[in-house]
Amino acid sequence: MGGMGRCHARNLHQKVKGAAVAAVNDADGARMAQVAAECGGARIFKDPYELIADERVEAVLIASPDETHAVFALACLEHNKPVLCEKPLATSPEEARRIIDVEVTRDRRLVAVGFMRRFDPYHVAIKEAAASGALGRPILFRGVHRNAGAAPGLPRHLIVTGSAIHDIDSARWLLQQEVQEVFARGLRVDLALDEEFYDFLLVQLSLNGGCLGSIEVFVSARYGYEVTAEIVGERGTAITAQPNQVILRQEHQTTAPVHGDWLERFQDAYVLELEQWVQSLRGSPFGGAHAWDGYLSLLVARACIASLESGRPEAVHPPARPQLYQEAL
Ligand code: ISE
Repeated sequence: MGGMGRCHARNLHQKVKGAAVAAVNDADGARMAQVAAECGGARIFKDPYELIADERVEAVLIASPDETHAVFALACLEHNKPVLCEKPLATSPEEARRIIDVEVTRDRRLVAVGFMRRFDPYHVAIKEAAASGALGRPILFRGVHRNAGAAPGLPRHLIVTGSAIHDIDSARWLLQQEVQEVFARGLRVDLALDEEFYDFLLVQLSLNGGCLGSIEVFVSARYGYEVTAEIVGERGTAITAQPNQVILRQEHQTTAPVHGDWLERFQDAYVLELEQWVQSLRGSPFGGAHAWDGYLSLLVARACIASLESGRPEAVHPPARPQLYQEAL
């Protein structure tokens, strides 16, 4: 469950009408007990598969380590349970494809993916500005994504699969186009990190509707956490502002605070995402990302990793979209 799972559990318990945290599982027993207590005495399951199978559990939120996402999502599908799975949906596109295949065979979408920026009011506002035609034809998606710091011992390409995957989803979703080629470059800025680790990433994208994209991710930026998305159009641009800022002018200086991490920055988005997901369990539409988006983002992430390795642009070959996901992007 980790910090992300705890945040979701708290939000579900405290902020989302119509939701109750029925059960929790975490590899860390102390944290599991603490979260269960915080959530009004939720049941504790030492075995995640038992939790998934339990008939009192109506839907499952997966916020476990990345390498377990796909197996847990598949287990939920076996029990016909709706899932909200944190990103990445899987650790490879092949694993994600297995989820797609099960959903397509059953002709039912049960898996949502936690690309919470799709619920961030600032991201929604720039998407609406572009969709209204006010910017003219869109030309470029520009994403800037900073984390305060990374720790040694992390997987070599985590900057792609754990961080840039959000910006990949933003580019697809904001422009409503698929990525068809990527060119990625990486650096290690913080020399205390593993030699093979990239903590700085620059990706150029080209998309199938003629747009270009640029994604900059820096996960040891030190000063704080920041995400900016911009759509450049032929007649104007729309850029997300940093929310909840107070600008202070004092002693010949102007200062503004910066968020510490994504839990702070995207708290409203997490709650809005959960609210809509919970309502979707009662039949309303879910406007967030589906398994298809999880799968496509992993195909683009795979191409970014290939490009980092080859030093060349790499093509992405998005497969034909099954009928089940026709309106998803
Ligand atoms: C983290 O795991 C997240 O999902 C955040 O949203 C992202 O901004 C950050 O870079 C990741 O490390």
